[in-house]
Amino acid sequence: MENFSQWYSEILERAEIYDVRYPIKGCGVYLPYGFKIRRYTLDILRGLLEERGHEEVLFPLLIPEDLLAKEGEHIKGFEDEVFWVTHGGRKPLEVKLALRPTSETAIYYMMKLWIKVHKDLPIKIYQVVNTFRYETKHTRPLIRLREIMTFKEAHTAHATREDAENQVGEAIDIYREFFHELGIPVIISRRPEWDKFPGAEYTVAFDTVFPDGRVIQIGTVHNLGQNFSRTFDLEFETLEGGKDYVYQTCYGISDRVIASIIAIHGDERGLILPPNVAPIQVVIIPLLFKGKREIVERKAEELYKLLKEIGIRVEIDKRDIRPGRKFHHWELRGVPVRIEVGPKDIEDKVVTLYRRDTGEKYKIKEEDIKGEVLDLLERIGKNMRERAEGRMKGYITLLDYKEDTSIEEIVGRVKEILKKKRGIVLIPFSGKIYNEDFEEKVEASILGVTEYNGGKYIAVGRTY
Ligand code: A5A
Repeated sequence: MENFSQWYSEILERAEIYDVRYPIKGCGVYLPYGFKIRRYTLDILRGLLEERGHEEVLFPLLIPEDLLAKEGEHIKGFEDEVFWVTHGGRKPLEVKLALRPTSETAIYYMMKLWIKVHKDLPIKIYQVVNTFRYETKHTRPLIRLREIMTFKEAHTAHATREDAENQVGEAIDIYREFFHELGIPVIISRRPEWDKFPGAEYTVAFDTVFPDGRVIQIGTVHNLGQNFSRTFDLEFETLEGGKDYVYQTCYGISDRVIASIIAIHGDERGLILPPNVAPIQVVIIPLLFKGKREIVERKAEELYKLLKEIGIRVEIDKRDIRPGRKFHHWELRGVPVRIEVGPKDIEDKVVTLYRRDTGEKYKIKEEDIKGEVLDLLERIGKNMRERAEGRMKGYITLLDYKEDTSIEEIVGRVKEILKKKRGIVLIPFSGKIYNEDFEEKVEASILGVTEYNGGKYIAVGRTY
């Protein structure tokens, strides 16, 4: 892709996903088609969370200043990013109210009221809400927002450190599966101390690489230990009758996931949507020849009903425009499968299928339609995932060095790789380069420590 940034902006507009013209920086509007992609994506995530015992809740948007400021590290990390509500009408408020940048402080205040004894634990809740961050870096649609409109945050509380540690593992599994479902390849790494979530003991992050070679963090899992529970006095009576503070975790994803679906899979002709989040999975295009109109339309309806019956999101494009324009319209919008219905095929009792991911067109027996379409949607999802993984591999470079290689030389080589092909450089772990000084020298970010083919590596890349 020649110019990713331009391609991305154009696709949001032309495929009618998201309108950036709202008159506040970092805020935009989900259009109906984009909103549906968002909804199916969230459906997958809700399913994964609820399978593992998470329950959905909904907290207020406003957080009183004293509550937000309670945990020292947390407020230090966010104070420059908070939007404040200072007035009710014309009257100044006695206590300023923050628009939540994230909801730890709101949720943990309430957990205090809910937790008394070990029987009350664990608590595993999540919400999908909008959060606000006064981002000072360059904002980008769905990537760096000031109103993050799709903030899925999960919050858990446990009786032991071990339970919280296991919860981190479960959260990683959930996100791993979520991104697998979406065909988005990830690198999972433990963020360095200086880049962890404000108030966390440690942070595990999911990163992917966009077609411009830049790295983007698309999810994070935090072990909060007892940092918040001590401040919020989340004490409980243990099984043995003693007292302890709960151990907590939290994990979140955002609109960046939607941005990734678009960016990772799209091509020059537009979107390519994974079938499981495509608002329309199959579009039927009647090829209306003179005198054959009626039988074509009838066949289109018949196929529509058959596919609808087996739960496929299918539509017939009945507009009175040339088929070529319809093909283009649905390709741009990433519909995975197109069915063309014409008089010749009807006579031959066959159906013509076109798959968006490979551009392949082929005919099948009409009677096989149900099984074939179901199977094809599976194959498309799998192919998209494999293709994205292949591209990701191409973006990962292993850099080996000897004991006596100087830091300067490593820096030089990292910079060269990042200049030439960008992406992520993996360097065998060593304390001498695992520091902020090295980051500054290579003019990129240390994403963190990651496992790769059984080895321990430091991942480095230029981030969004
Ligand atoms: N409460 C925890 C879960 C939390 O807030 N973690 S976080 O700060 O790391 O945010 C979770 C995820 O939201 C990040 O991994 C990132 O993918 C996304 N995110 C953060 N800031 C964003 C922004 N300004 N615009 C869009 N997405 C953002």
